Formats: sequence, structure tokens, C-alpha cells
Amino acid sequence: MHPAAAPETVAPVTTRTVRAACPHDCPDTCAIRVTVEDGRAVKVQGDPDHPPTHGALCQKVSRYPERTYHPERLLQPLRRVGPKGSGRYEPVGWDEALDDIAARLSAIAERSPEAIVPYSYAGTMGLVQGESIAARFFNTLGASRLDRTICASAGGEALAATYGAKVGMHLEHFAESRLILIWGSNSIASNLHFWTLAQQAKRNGAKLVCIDPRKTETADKCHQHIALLPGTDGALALGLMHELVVNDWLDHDYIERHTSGWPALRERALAWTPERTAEVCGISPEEVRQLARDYATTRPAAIRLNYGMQRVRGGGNAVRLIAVLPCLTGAWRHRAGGLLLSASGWFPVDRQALQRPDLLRGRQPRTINMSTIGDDLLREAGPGFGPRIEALIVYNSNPVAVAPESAKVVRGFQREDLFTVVLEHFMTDTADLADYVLPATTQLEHLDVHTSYGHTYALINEPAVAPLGHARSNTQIFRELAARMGLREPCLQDSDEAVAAAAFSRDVDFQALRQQHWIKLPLPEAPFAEGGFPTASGRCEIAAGGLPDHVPNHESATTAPELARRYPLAMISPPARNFLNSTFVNVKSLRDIEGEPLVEMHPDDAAARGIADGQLVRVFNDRGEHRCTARISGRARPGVVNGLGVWWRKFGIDGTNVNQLTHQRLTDIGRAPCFYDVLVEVRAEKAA
Ligand SMILES: Nc1nc2c(c(=O)[nH]1)N[C@H]1C(S)=C(S)[C@@H](COP(=O)(O)OP(=O)(O)OC[C@H]3O[C@@H](n4cnc5c(=O)[nH]c(N)nc54)[C@H](O)[C@@H]3O)O[C@H]1N2
Ligand SMILES: Nc1nc2c(c(=O)[nH]1)N[C@H]1C(S)=C(S)[C@@H](COP(=O)(O)OP(=O)(O)OC[C@H]3O[C@@H](n4cnc5c(=O)[nH]c(N)nc54)[C@H](O)[C@@H]3O)O[C@H]1N2
Ligand SMILES: [Mo]
Repeated sequence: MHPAAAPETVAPVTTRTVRAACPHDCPDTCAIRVTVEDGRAVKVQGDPDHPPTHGALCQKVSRYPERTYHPERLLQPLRRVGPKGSGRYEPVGWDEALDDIAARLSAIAERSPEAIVPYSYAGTMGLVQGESIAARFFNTLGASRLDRTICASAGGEALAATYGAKVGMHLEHFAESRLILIWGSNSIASNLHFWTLAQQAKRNGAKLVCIDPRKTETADKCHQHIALLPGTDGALALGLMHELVVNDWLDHDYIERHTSGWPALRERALAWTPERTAEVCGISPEEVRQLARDYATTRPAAIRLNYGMQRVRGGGNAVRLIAVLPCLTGAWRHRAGGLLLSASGWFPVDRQALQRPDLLRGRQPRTINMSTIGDDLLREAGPGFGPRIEALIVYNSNPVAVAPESAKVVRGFQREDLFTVVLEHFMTDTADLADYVLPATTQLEHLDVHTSYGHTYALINEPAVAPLGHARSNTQIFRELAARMGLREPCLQDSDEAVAAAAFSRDVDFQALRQQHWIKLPLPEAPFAEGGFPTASGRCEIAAGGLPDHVPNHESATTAPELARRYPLAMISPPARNFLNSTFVNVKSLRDIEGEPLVEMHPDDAAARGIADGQLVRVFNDRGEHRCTARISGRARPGVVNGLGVWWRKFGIDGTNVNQLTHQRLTDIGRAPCFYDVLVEVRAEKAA
């Protein structure tokens, strides 16, 4: 900054504090206080009064003003002028952009509405700027529907099959647990406000056990780390059940009254001796025995399951099996016992009111799975698929970076005959391939209301500042597109306030939310102490949809031996602490902390390949290659390499990221991607 421009000598004329909520796809959904000086947001802080947030924000969100006022922020509509991918765009006015987009979409909609596909995920988790006016718009058109599977649908559907909904323990009660299994979660990085409570429990004498192939920062701080192979969590759960049965560590009364289907699963579990379990999981039999003993004999015992363990072929079955454990021991009897994967099912969100599926008027458009967008963009019209995709409207997502098997995703987005509109804050990898890029507002510039999948408070986000430049909110953009396309449904013009006020069907009054900033849902303290699961039977449904089992990975030595000979290393690619999926990768201060795209390797695997720390390597399989730096580290277990974070492709050495190596095969339940079920080989590129 030019020294003369430094503002610190001039006292602000007006200062106010605005109550906001963190919009990111994270279980914590923090309550934020934004300090606004003379119309500019200068600081964001965690709300000290909101119990889960407890006054603390993570490092990346504390940089939210830096992201919002980033010099590369998109501030006016852009139209492509060069070939796709050339990066040549010209600024255009909103009227010109929206008129042209409306005309092109209308022409497609008249012929073949399903050729129009929305593509969105959780860039913001807000109920208003997410699927409200946008969903109404696509429903009115009769556009293809999007199956939003990219993150949590395997575990989410599995949990709902077992418990009846995505529900679990209250976050706060983990502080009172005596044993916490942190299972498939790097909580310090991705669930920081849970970690604070786990620390409290630890200080009170609780034992913390981390179950994760990677020795994460979280594993470092737990008493024990069980470094199982990726995709073997279902086997571990069966092995634990074996021990519960043979030692009779079962709560027979709870099982009898509050579960259904146990006898058959009991038989199956008896085949999973600690030795067999250990063999499959790549751990020792003693680890299985010890974990079972701890879990069965410590009260209260809690499981913080997270979505990291369900990004494999058997992810759904694994969640079903793990969710049975607290029913077998009766851990649910105590409010600090049980399990939390997601709390989102507790929220009385009125999706009918928000999304208005009635606007389909009996039409049943096809559904496109967002996790196979690579294949689907390249698919011709045909029976079983329907029309070729002609137009894609992307908002709240960066599919070119985050969707699996990037080579195909990129080829799809590069189709010259595809009309792509991207609503964004920045020129992401996806925006780079758009016909139109429309500048969207950030959380500081629009109204929203929020649920959480990690706690049980609804929150409001009041706009703190006016939209920057010519940015418009997602809702505003869809309202205007609808008007220009002649769509006359009055609800397409609802204001953000009206949408926010309709978002909850009960318990959360919008005006009260405006007054109070956040509202805790009225829920029982120990939700399943006396059973009462939200299933049809009220019981934990162990065998709904068939008996759960360990389902091995798509890509493993057992299921694909020939492949495993050529590509003997399993690769996982969990989140980087200072990014949020691919968001924040362009914030330099955060990118500098993460350094560069890298792959962590165990010293033995590196030595076997003559790879030195810091060396440039080629990670590859039949789908492609990704060159990055090798970090030789005890964070990787033997046989598994860790590619951290979803970097923007354009920051990669060859313009690739880890998704160059992932595939589009889906999970057993929930039609989700298998990001952590991948085999690769690694070779040194040149001498260190
Ligand atoms: N800082 C930060 N926070 C985030 C995100 C981020 O990108 N950065 N992402 C957000 C999103 S979108 C989500 S969905 C949530 C939750 O996102 P999650 O995917 O749950 O993220 P993590 O907590 O990092 O948990 C992943 C952990 O699971 C481990 N893992 C990988 N494969 C397996 C396996 O087969 N079994 C077991 N037991 N563990 C495995 C990984 O090594 C990693 O440590 O986090 C959110 N929070
Ligand atoms: N290899 C690998 N791939 C992964 C994962 C992994 O662990 N490994 N994780 C997967 C998971 S769990 C998830 S959830 C997905 C995440 O995939 P996405 O949901 O696509 O998440 P982000 O990469 O954060 O991209 C969100 C984009 O939305 C934009 N955005 C934010 N707010 C707004 C808004 O108000 N309006 C508009 N128009 N845009 C906005 C941001 O600028 C950002 O570019 O990635 C998945 N991909
Ligand atoms: Mo996610």
C-alpha cells in the first residue's frame, strides 16, 4: 500500500458492529461480529456470547476482510471474447449480460429445459443465498435437477437410514465425555470449536483416540492414534462389535428396547476376530482389543465421526456400522455419550417454502449427479440420459477444481457448444472456462440465515456493508434473470427478507433471530437416552436396506490386484487447514502458510523410490498425473500418500491438482464420490 494512503491517522466518522455468521462449509458455523468503519468492514471477530463460537474464529475466516477486499475480487460482469480457456474477457454492463444470458437460456428452455443444468454446492451454506430463489428459478424452468452428493451424502443417507435423520449429540456435551473417538476427522483443522471442547474433556481426564490414516495435528494431540488403511472403518467397527459380543460388554436392555436387526449383525460380527480386523485395517490386533475395551468400559463414551471416513466405496456401510456402536453399549443413555456425525437434521428447515418444488407442476426433470459432471458433460443425448447438457449455471461452487477426475471435467467445460455462466467472487478455475462471469456478493454484503451441521443453533447474517463494485447477490441475479425470461411466478421476486422469514417452519422466528443473533433449538439434552430415534419404528434400524458389511475400496489390492501392482500406493486428499475446500487458495497470506501443493510420503515409501524431502515428484495413475513437491513425513503411514487440500489448478506446477487422479465411481450409499479411494504411484522427477 502507498504510505500516503495509510488510513490509520484518520479517525473513522462512524463505527458500528454488525452481527454476521460464517458462511463456510464447516460444522462450526460461527457467530461473527463485524466492525464497520465508514462503510468498510475492518475486522471480524467470533461472538463471545455464542456458546459454540466462544469468541474465537479460525485463522482463515479471521482473514475474511482480506478476502472480501482482495484486489482480484470480481466487481463487474465479464463476457468471454477469446476461445474457451484463453482467459480473454471483456467487462460488460449488467443489462447487456443479463439480456444475453436470458435470451440464450430461453432459447434452450423452449426446446429442451432439461438441457439446462444448475451446478451449486456450499460456497455459502446460507439458506437464502443457497437454494432459494435459484431453486425456484430452475423449478419454474423445468431444468435438470442436481443431486448434491459431493461431500456428505454417503454418510448422511447412511445415518438417516440408521437413526432416521442426520441427528446426534449436542456439541457442548463432548466437554463432559470421558472417552472421545475422533473418527475420520482432523478436528483442529476442520472442526476447531469441537476441538476446544475435546481439550476441555481431556483436561478433565478424558482419553482421546484419533482414528485416521494420517497422523494429523489432531492425532498428535490425542492419547492414541489408530492409523488404519483408508476405507477400512467398517471392518474396524465389526471388529469392535466382535469384542463387545465375546466379552459381553453389551447393554442388552438398550439393544432389546431401542434397536432392531441386531441378531443378524451379531452373527456377522462374530466372524471379525481382532486378527482378521487387524489384517484388513493394517493395524495390530491389540489395537482392536484395546479400543473395544476402552469403548465398552468408559462412561460416558462419545464418537465424533466426520465425513473424512465416508469418501470411499464402502463409506455408507461404514457409517451404518459405526452408528450402531453407541446403541450396543448404551452410550446414548448419557448426554455426553453417543455419536455426532451431523446435527443438520435437527433444524426445522422449510425446504418446500424455500425451493418451491410445486413449481415443477408435475414435471419430473432428470437428475444430474454433481459428482459425475465430468462424464455427464461429455455425454451425448440418449435414452437413460436425456438431452446433451447445453447450459450450465454455476454458483457457490468451483467444480473444475473440486469435482473428481479433473481431466474429464475440464474437457467438458471446454466444450465450445456449452453455454456456461458462473456466479463468483473470483476468477476460479471454473470461472476461467465460463462464457459469462457474474460478480457475486460475499457474506459481508448480503442477508442470510444459517443452520449448522455441527451444533444446534440457528443464526442470522445481517449485511455489514454495501455490495462492492457492481456485485449482486445470487438471489438478486436469479430474480433479474427470471424477470428477463418472462417467468411470472410472484415468488421468483420475493425479497431476501421474505425468503429468510420463510426458511424455518417452527422454533426459529425470523424477527427473534434478528434481535438475538442466534437461537438454540429446543431439543432434549440426551436425545436417545430412552430410544426415540426418528425412524418409523422409533428404533435404531440396524438392518434397514440389508445388513451392513465392510465394503472394500474400489481401488485396493483385494478388489483390483492388477491395478494395485501398477499403482501400489493409496492416496487420500483431505482438507488443508488454511483453505476451505478450494476457497481461500487465492488469499496470499493463507496460501503462504500452506506453501505449495504437496504430497506427504512415509520415509519407507520414499526411500524405496529414491525420493528425498522437498523433491519434485510425479503422482500418477491411468487417469493422469499431478506433479508436486514430496514431503517425507511421519504424517503419512506406509502405503498411503496424502495430497493436502484442493488447490486451484492454476497454482499447480502443470495447472493440475489432486483431482487429476481421482475417479468418478460412487459410494455404496448416497451416490457420492470416492475421493479417498484412489491408487497411485509416485516417481521422482529430478535429483533433489
Ligand atoms: N480448515 C478446513 N476446514 C474444513 C474444510 C477445509 O477444507 N478446511 N472442509 C470442510 C468440509 S467441506 C467438510 S465436509 C468438513 C468435514 O470434512 P472432513 O472431510 O471430515 O475433513 P477432516 O476433518 O479434515 O477429516 C478428514 C480426515 O479423514 C481422514 N481420512 C481419510 N480417509 C479416511 C478413512 O478411510 N478413514 C478414516 N477413519 N479417516 C480417513 C483424513 O486423513 C483427514 O484427517 O470440514 C469442513 N471444514
Ligand atoms: N480431492 C478432493 N476433492 C474434494 C474434497 C476432498 O477432500 N478431496 N472435498 C470435497 C468436499 S467435502 C466438498 S464439500 C467439495 C466442495 O466444493 P465447493 O462447494 O465447490 O467448495 P469450494 O471449493 O469452497 O468453492 C466454493 C465457491 O463458491 C464461491 N462462493 C462463496 N460464496 C458465494 C456466494 O455467496 N455466491 C456465489 N455465487 N459464490 C460464492 C467461492 O468463491 C468458491 O469459489 O469439494 C470436494 N472435493
Ligand atoms: Mo464437504
